[in-house]
Parts: sequence; structure tokens; C-alpha cells
Amino acid sequence: MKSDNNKQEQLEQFTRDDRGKKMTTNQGVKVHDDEFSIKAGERGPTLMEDFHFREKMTHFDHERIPERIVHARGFAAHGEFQVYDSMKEFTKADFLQDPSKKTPVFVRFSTVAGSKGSGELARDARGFATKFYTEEGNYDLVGNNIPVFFIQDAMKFPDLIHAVKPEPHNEMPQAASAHDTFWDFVANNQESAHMVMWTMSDRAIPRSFRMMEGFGVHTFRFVNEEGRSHFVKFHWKPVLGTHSVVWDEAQKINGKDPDFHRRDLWESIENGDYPEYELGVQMIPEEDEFNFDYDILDPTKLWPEEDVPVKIIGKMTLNRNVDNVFAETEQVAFHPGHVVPGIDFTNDPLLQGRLFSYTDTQLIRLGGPNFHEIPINRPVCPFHNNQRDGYGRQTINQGSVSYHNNSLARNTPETSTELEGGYKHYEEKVDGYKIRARSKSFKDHFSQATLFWNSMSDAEKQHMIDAFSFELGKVESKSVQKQVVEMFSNVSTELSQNVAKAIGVKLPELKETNLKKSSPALSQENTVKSVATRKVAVIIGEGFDETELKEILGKLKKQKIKIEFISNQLGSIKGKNGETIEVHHTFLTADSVLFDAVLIAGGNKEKKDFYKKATLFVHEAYSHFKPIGAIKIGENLLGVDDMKDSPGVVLSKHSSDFSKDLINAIAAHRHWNRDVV
Ligand code: HDD
Repeated sequence: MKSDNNKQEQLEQFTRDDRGKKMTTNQGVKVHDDEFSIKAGERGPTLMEDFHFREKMTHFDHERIPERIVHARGFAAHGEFQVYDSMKEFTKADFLQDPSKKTPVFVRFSTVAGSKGSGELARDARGFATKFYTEEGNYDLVGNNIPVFFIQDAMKFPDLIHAVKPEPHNEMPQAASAHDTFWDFVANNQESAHMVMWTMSDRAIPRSFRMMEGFGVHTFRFVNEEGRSHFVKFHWKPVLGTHSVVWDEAQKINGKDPDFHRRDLWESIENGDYPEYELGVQMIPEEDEFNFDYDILDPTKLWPEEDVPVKIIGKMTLNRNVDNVFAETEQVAFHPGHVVPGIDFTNDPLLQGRLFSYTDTQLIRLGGPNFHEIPINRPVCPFHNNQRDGYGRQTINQGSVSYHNNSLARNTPETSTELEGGYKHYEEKVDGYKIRARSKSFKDHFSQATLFWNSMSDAEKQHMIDAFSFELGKVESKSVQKQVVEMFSNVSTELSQNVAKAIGVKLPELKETNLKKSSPALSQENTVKSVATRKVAVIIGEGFDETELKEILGKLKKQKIKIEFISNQLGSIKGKNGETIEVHHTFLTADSVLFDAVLIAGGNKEKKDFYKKATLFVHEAYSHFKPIGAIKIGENLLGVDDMKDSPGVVLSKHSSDFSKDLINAIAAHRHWNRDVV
């Protein structure tokens, strides 16, 4: 089938299906036997001349490449991006001009600290890196799901990462910031305060890659045809809203299904439930650079959406899973310096340092300077220059000339004027002393951390107090614990006092912060509420009520809610009128933490064992504030009476429109005002 996606077409040239083919060596020689090496006698030593053995073994011995120093654990998908209306007024970037144009994209999501095999529900920022294969070259938006960063200058990045990674003397803990060196770094690098507030919030344990925001973090520039510039911050807004799990659940998911996020992404795409994100931009005209009470180039600051509105300009849809994780997801090389005409950098010192680091890291990770020729990294437009040779070079450049200027090739490949699409850097006037220092305008570390705290709902605040208490509770050094509590007393007295109590350190002095401002856009309570693709576990036993269940399930499915049946054993379960349902999981193979909601269908012929396991399942979902529905025979699984009267628990016998009430309860995501121990 011919595709209308030129990146996919390009990749197809390199894609191979080995099924049904004859086996050959890499030299193309047909293989006679792939099970035994050649030996001198049946019980004798292996012979060096066995080229088939040597080739197979050598290739195997070299299969691994270094994992990414950060963002090692990631998962990716293909898709496309379309702008809603031309952005000509602000930028000349070609892929942002024509609403009918689809630009292929490749997006890799990741955790930051954990190694390649670590669990996906770590408390951590998530990477959200997008490669746009535009007709003017590749544009990479290499962002996170948190809009600010821990540090302000790239010089400190190795220190930050050394502090958060497992401690070098014993390689512990894996994929976790809950240890001494990380919190020691925080206390001694106080610009981290704002981002730490985010990583201690629910944002750091997303429900799904499909339900998290993305941010370019830095301030970039848009430049239009006339050369006029706007400062710009990029946002991805998930169409399904921004949702999280709770910490106890996250830790359990890591054991029950360490692949929870990638499985969710993979299955959604396989099912045709394509994840969608709208692209938003906040823009500040160049002349307004100094009109804010923070420095707009400081990467530890966001621009509150209420002050600088997010203009939604287009949509990205992820619609194809990769064919091969190593070839695509592992070998993709992102770089914040991959820009196209119309998008440019600012002097944010964190961004400036990133511009060096990303090529540098690919040289060791992908083994040399030709990583742009790896299929997933190739632009879809032609590329020509005088760069030659190096490990793994694939292009066969013809001719004798590989220098500029030349006359022998009529000075080609030739450069392009700006009008012809040549990338011309924005001509910004810069005047100053060479100096190693932090700008004075970067010195307020706490105001926006307080803004974040003020913007949280009561439940979100409690989660943050618990998260700080968990993390600092794992810290062994009393001194580090005290320093951190003291530091966060600059952010919120309520936060620091509660944490101090929980971890048993002296209460910090009361500090009155006058900052009352909040930004409602920062709270996940105010996000889109959608039930589409939510996973409901239906607990079902022998003798369930077919008539009632069928009607409810029909209505849930209409809302694109996913249903999975769980019982004591696999196979068919019979209803009271003899109809059967195939069970997807047993109480052994599934767990409530892997679902968004529970519907108890029950069964009147089940015995004690079923009820014991089912009750445990339901109670755990309840303790994670999940919506629970019970149809008549299932009700006895709810046990204690106050559970039946709790928010988010819907009983068919009390409800005139049970399905509607259940759907509303699922849309609310979690029901925090429950009395849960
Ligand atoms: Fe970075 C990878 C995002 C600061 C150095 N970074 C990496 C990835 C993401 C980010 C999403 C994974 C890309 C992929 O999936 O392959 N990084 C960020 C954000 C930052 C940030 C949003 C702050 C705003 N990073 C940052 C700094 C430096 C680096 C300050 C160093 C100066 N980052 C790297 C790296 C990585 C990387 C070491 C590891 C693998 C790679 O680049 O390709 O070069």
C-alpha cells in the first residue's frame, strides 16, 4: 500500500521482512545449518574456518550500544502534525504555514534517571521529544512534561545527573530521586526549588504518555519573513487531559507491569485509539522582553498561562508503532539545535549548553559522525555538503570535489540566500564582558515555586507533602533533611512544617510569604475530563446477570471505554441464563493498579475463594480513589457500609441511570474526598 507519508516511504526502503525467506550470511551466502559449529570430529574443537559461526557470534557480541546517559528508558511512535491556521505572521517555518500539509513526526517519551530496563512509574520528569521531518529539514522539539528545569546553566548538568543517578559506591537506588545525593544537590543548588515542586507533584507519575503535557521548556524565537522576532514557549496539550496515578499505585505498577506506559501507548495505537496532542505557543514580542517580574530567559521560570495565553496552533496524532525498537527508538538522535528557518535560539544558558551536548553524546552512543544517515534520523528533504567519510558512512558521494569554494564543480553544492531558504541566524545585538556568573535577574528561586504550591488543590497539596515526606524519609543524612526543610520553608510554611513533622526534624521558622498569586492552569484538577480509552476491570463470576451487564457494557463501549473481564480462572464464565463471557485475566495475572475503574458484576454461584480475591481487588481500587460501580449481585463485594456511600462509588440499585452515573464517575478520574486510610 502506498503511503501519503514521505518519512514512512523513506523508511520502507530500509525495512525488511525476513519471514518466508531463505537464511543467508551477511555476505548473502545461503546457510546450510544454523545449529552446530564445525568441529574436528563430532566431539572435537571448533574450527576457525567456520565463517558462519564467526559471523553470527561476532555480530551478537557487538549488539549492544551505550544507553543514553539520561532518558535511557524510552518508547516511541510515528505520527503526523498539522497546523490549524498559517502562523505566517509570527514565523516563516514552512511546516507551520499550510493547514493542508501533514508533516511526519517521530516522538520518543522517556523517564530521565532510570536505566534502560527500569520501571516506568518512577517519580521523575518524562521526556517528550518530537522530531518533525519537515521539507526544510528536521526540526526537533526536545522537551519534558514539566515546563521548568532544575538548573539555569548547562555547566551544572553533569552535577545534577551525578546526584540523581544511583550513588556510585553501591549503584543504588535505581530510577529514584529518594536518596541522599539528590537531595543534597537540591539543598545546595536552590534554583532547583521550582522544578522539585513539580517532581514532588502528581505530574511526576503520569497515568499515561497519552495523558501528559509536553513543554519545550526554553524560550525560543519565532522569526517571520520580515525578520520580526517573538520569544516563544512551546506546549503540547493532550486531548485526553493531564492525569496521574497515586504514589502507592505507581510503586505497585512498577512490580506488576514495569512496561505499563509503553504497553498503554503501543496498545492504543494498535487499537486505532491514536494519541493526540495539540501544539500551543506562548509568544512575547521582542520589545516586551523586560516587562515581566521574572527573566523570560530563565529556564526555572514559566510564563503563567493567565498572563501570556497559550495559542493553540495545531495537532499531532501518533498513528503508527515502530517496526523495530532498536533501529528506530534506540537509534533516533534528537537535538535541540536541529532547527529550521523561522525558529531560532535565545541566550538561555541552559539551552546554549544543550546545543553542544546532544551531538557530542551521539558520537559515542551511535559510534561516529554519520548518525544522520541512520534511516530514522534522515531528513525527508535532500541533503548535500562536503562532509565525508567516518565510521559507517553510507552515502557514496561521486566526483572529485569535496571542498568549498571550488570552481571544478561550479562552486556546488552551493549555499542559499535567505530568500531561497538558507538558514540565517537571527541577528541579535550582544554587547558585554566575558564573565562566568549567574545573571542577577536569575536569582529569585522561590516565587514561582510558591505560585505552583498556591495553584494546587487540597488533594494535590497533600500528595506533595506525602511525596516530600517519602523522599526525605529515605534520606539518611539528618543534615540534608534539615537543609531541605529549611529551603522549602521559603516556598510554603504549610508544606515545610508538615514535611518536618513527618520526617522528625525540627520545625523550620515560620516565614511569611506575601505571594498569594495562583495559576489555575497548573492544577490537574482543572484539566480535560474524558472517559475515552479508560480501562475498566469487570469482576465477573459464575451466575452473573447477563441482561443488566450487557446493557451497561454497551453504554460504556459507546464512550470508547475499554472493558476487560477478570475472574478466578481463565476460560468461559456462564451467566444465570446460560450466556457465556470469555475472561481476559485472573486475579493472579491482573491487579487493580492496572485499571482506571472497577465494575463489579459478581456472580451468584461463586464461592468464598472468589469473594476473597475479588474483595481485595476492589478494596485496593477504592484506596486509590478509583471509580467503582456495582450491579446488584456484585454489591456484597463492597464490604463495609461506608464504602457504599462514598464519592465515586455507584450502585445500580440506588441509581436511576447507572451507566451515566458510572461514566461521570470515571470521567472525574479520581475521587479524593473519600475517607481512605
Ligand atoms: Fe537533555 C537527552 C530533554 C537539559 C543533555 N534530554 C534528552 C532527552 C530529552 C531531553 C527528552 C531524550 C531524547 C530522546 O528521547 O532521545 N534535556 C531535556 C530538557 C532539558 C534538558 C527538556 C532542559 C530544559 N540535557 C539538558 C542539558 C544537557 C542535556 C542541560 C547538557 C548540557 N540530554 C542531554 C544528553 C542526552 C539528553 C546527554 C542523552 C541522550 C541524548 O541526549 O541523545 O545529551
